[in-house]
Amino acid sequence: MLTETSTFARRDGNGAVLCSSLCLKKVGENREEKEKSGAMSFIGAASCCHFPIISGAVIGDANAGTRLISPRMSMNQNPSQPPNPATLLTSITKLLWGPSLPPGLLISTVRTGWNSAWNLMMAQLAPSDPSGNYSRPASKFRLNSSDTTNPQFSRGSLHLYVGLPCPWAHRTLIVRALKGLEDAVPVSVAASGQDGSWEFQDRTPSPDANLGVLVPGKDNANGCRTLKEVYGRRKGGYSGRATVPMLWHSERKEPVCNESYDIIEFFNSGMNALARNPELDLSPEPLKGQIEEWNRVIYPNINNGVYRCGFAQSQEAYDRAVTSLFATLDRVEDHLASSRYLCGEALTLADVCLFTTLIRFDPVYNVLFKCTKKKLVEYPNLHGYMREIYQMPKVAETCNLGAIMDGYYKTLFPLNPGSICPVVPSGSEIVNLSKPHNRESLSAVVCR
Ligand SMILES: N[C@@H](CCC(=O)N[C@@H](CS)C(=O)NCC(=O)O)C(=O)O
Repeated sequence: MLTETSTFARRDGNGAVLCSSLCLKKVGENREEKEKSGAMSFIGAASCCHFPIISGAVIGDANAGTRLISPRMSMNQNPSQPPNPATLLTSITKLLWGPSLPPGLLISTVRTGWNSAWNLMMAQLAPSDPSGNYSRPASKFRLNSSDTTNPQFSRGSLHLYVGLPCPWAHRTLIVRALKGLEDAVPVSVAASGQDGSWEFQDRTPSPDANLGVLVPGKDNANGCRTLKEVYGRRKGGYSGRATVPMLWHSERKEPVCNESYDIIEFFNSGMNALARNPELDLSPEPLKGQIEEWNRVIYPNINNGVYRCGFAQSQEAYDRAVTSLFATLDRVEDHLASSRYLCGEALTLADVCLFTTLIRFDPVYNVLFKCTKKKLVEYPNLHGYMREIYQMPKVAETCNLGAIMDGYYKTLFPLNPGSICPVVPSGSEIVNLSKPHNRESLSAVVCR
């Protein structure tokens, strides 16, 4: 019996081509031995332009002796386990081309395949306008102004669904915490699954196990496995995007709203009868105009601006997005040099919306979305402002940096196919969020 492992493609005496990853085994006439070798169990025929390769099959002239070829890197060492797709692909690639595929051909083949797959995924997951600018799909379930001013929801009738990586869902968690609505509006925290959809765990870990920081858990309202299932329980079903945040009506069994800004306005002013801090107003009448103005600047250029950088599908679209992102950050940095918050002395909904993008900036957007001109830590006023909000009671518990990084790097597949989580830039580590912010001094100056 001859067993050979070869690192180069070669031809055997009968003209069969044996490739690098193949193991040639000369088995005698003994039928029993052939069967024991499992030769017939893996049969896959493949061909490339120059030569036919039969992998793991019996080849050659039956009268002249039989050769068995099986991949050296077995796809299925343990028959009870499914083949690992990466190993399978490597084996097929080696069978087809061996190490002799010219690098230029390899690169252009993979580039064409990858670009086509990427364009297909991006067209469906991150729709863009004809110039390649990312355009965020509109939310389907909206609250109107009469919902936000006329509370019509009793305690226990509403349930909030969130995912921790999501900056839009994060807004709702912060306002819920600041207003003291945790008992009035219970929450279920989903995690992003490998296919990019939101899914629940089998149990909800105790908050103490994570120093009070929110972690993914089970669906406490409907007992579903996925958020899609929850949306689907609506009368008439649902086939659209199952996004977070989503406010669910437990009695009517339907989504009330899946637009974050509507939800935070509603939590701020529509649920005071059930809030522990009804006196806190994050959108006071005299500041409404300023809040709206800041939102008009911050939403397209910063909140959605980072996504416009990351999901840009042309160089021009990226250039536009990154230029307006950093011009706006520069402008806000200047403003915060003399103003404690965006609208002066009081924290407002506009600050909450800015905060959830800032806290993700250095760990995620800077690297993954190519927001690389500067790191947030290089903006002293913005960084101090972010630290102050992070240090407000109950805000840190809504910020799970590990879940944020996992969510973006491990499941935003089209942007990070390798799922490698990078190290955060020096100075942006979580411990630095607790450093003194010294923002009180700005109030002192104004008050004097
Ligand atoms: N405009 C919405 C955006 C919500 C949104 O895009 N959520 C993302 C997570 S960051 C999501 O759930 N995506 C899942 C999907 O599109 O299937 C809001 O502000 O609430």
